[in-house]
Amino acid sequence: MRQSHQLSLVGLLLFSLIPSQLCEICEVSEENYIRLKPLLNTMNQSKYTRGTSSSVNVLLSLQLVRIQNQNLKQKLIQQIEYIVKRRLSQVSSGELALIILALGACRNSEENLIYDYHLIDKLENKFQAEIENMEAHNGNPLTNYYQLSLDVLALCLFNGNYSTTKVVNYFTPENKNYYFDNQFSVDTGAMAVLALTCVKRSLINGQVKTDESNLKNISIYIKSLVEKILFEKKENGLIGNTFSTGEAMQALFVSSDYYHENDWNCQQTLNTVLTEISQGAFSTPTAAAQVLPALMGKTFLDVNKDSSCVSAAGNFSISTQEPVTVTTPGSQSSISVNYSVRINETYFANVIVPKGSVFLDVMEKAQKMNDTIFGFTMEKSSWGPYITSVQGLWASNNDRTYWELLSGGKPLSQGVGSYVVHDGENLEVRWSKY
Ligand code: CBY
Repeated sequence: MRQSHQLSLVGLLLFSLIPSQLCEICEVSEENYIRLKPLLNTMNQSKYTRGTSSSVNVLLSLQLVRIQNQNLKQKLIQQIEYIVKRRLSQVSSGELALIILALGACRNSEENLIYDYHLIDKLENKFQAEIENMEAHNGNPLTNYYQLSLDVLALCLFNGNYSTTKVVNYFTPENKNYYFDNQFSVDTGAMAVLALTCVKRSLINGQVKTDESNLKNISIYIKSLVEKILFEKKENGLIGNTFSTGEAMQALFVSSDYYHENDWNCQQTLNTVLTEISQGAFSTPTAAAQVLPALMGKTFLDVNKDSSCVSAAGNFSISTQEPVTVTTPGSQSSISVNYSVRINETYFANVIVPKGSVFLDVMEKAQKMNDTIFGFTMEKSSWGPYITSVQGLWASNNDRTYWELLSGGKPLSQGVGSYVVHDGENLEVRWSKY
């Protein structure tokens, strides 16, 4: 009796000595769930017209946090099914990876779509095409490292084939693809930490075999990326900017063995994000979807945890109240902004738009004024419209060129479809390299 007592004490002691455990998570407490409502409203009220990629982000997010809203989920799954059936060849590698994560996030019937449509094989091919493009174009992938990380993550979680040695070769923290214009991309680094952690875990479990040196390198990479992420922590607790913080939190949750407790005050970050939510910062479905899992203590590594999607948090329902209109009814006042296109020369225009207009409205107005100088094209992305060309000059991933958005000479942290312009502002689209 006495001995067994001693044994359990020893067990307890050993348990408490296990290295700081695998995950260190802080999350919104149940009494604060109400503060997440704006995120759910945004996701619930979006239109999700045929084939929009934001539906994928939203489904993944809802599945991860186990929210019961069958109507919305059914609608999203239909959208995704349409993408899978009709336009899979046009989908990028990372979008396909997200589709797999969203469909496979819990044990439900939609998981079958992954296998019926051979999505894992197709992802292997798209990942291979990314690597081939890097080999042919000076290390530049077809898309970017955020998407390559999603690819590795989905292949790792769903037992697809990938070469650990290639992952080790391509994901060194010094790789230029982690940086845009010399600035470390927190979103990209965070997604890479999630992917590398998955790979590391499957090596440790023995699910995948490899040399000892690969495992060691992966640990070194995770440590270095975590340092870079923490280096981007701001005074108020945000990491990178408002939109990268949720993903940075996920990366830090799964990598708590690699930093000291005092290096990150999770609660402060959480509180600042909650404040930002109340100020309407996450007003697009993708922004809302990307931040939600972390706030509820979930990470992309929780996908495929063999559980069904019956929830603990099911009790917070999504209201269907009408969206709050930003512009006050009847306010037809106009504002005037300066708009310029900069290539080598700068082309100016003064543009009058209704109050509450977004950057895109300004570009459209300028285009109407002079199509040769201000003509542009765009494509849809999950974050809204992305500008692909101005004056017939096209952005290129192979050349790492893009059209950068600025206000008063400073880069914006929102796209043309969401940035609301102000009277007297100096807006610019600039031909840039990243
Ligand atoms: N997602 C992707 O493939 C995008 C990955 C991402 C790292 C992404 C940010 C992060 C995320 N969570 O999705 C990303 N942006 C990339 C890779 C890029 C590059 C795109 C080209 C390529 N190689 O794939 C590039 C050119 C460097 C880039 N982003 C440009 C821009 C500007 C777009 C301007 C335009 N031409 O329309 C812009 C507006 C920055 C600027 N000042 O010019 C920009 N990005 C922004 C603001 C953002 C954030 C959007 C935030 C918001 N609320 O709208 C972003 C979340 C994101 C999308 N970019 Co990029 C980063 C942030 O601020 N935290 C996977 C796919 C499946 O969905």
